[in-house]
Amino acid sequence: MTNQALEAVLLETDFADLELYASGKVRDLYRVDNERLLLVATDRISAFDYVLGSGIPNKGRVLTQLSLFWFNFLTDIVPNHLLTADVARYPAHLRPHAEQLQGRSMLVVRADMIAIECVVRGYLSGSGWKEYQQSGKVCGIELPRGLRESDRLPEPIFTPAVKATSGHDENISFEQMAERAGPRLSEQLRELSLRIYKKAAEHAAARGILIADTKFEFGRTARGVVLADEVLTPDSSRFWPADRYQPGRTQESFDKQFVRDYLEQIRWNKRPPAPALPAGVVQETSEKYVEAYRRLTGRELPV
Ligand code: Q0T
Repeated sequence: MTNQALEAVLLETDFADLELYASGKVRDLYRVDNERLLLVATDRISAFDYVLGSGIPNKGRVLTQLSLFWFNFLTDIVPNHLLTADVARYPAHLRPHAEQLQGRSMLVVRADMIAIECVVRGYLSGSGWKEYQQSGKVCGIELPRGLRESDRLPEPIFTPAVKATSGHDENISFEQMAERAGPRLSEQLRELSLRIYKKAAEHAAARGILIADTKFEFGRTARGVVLADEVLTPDSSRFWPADRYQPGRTQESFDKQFVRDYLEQIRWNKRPPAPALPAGVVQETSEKYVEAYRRLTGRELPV
């Protein structure tokens, strides 16, 4: 007997009295009032670009609690959009949902979002590896010759991207970013992104997790530029187990490897509908998320 039936998995939020402001594959954002939003992380999981038919117990809480850890860890470098994650301090009209929200949500300040994905790469993977193979560059940045897939870069690089109409991200050069966001702001975001990545990646590596790359989103508020969205989670980053790191090939994913292996094994054609996962894969994956939280924070996931 397992206790899995006892774990409440949240796949869909339906706060009939709240206005949906934006939603992603995994997270939903609600309007609270003119100044504030409620960011809710569900237990949904995506792989090969689709949300799967099964939820992962604890995943939403791990994404939220990890973001909270990093916001606090990074306060010396950058202010952030967090107001509180304590449901007892949420506005009264949210209290009826307290049980669903506790641990997996954040009350945040509404910001004017800057429509650039601020990506930092410390290792050569994904679209960075693809571009490098074609041109020797990533987002216009010339890299040394002879690098292999997953190699560590001599220095972390800032590789901005924009959401293309396809929904996929399209890498752009720093100059293209500066045309859209302005040179001053672009330089500020590049500087901030690199400092954040370096501090976090050093912390993670000392705890056995390589952050190959990660994406930040920034917004403007009355108090200036703030770090928004989720930060340095397995969904916004590539986390690799350091003890399995071997350049020259695609790396295992810290969190999604069991899922990917299963989907390859059943030979899913990677078109909808996305399959559900067997209980064992769900359980192993849940444990990887909780383990990532434990390793990175040195604490147990709060109940
Ligand atoms: C945002 C104003 O799609 C997104 O999130 C899915 C849940 C990205 N996104 C963020 C915002 C935020 C934040 N975070 C904020 N503080 N203020 N907008 C909108 N979309």
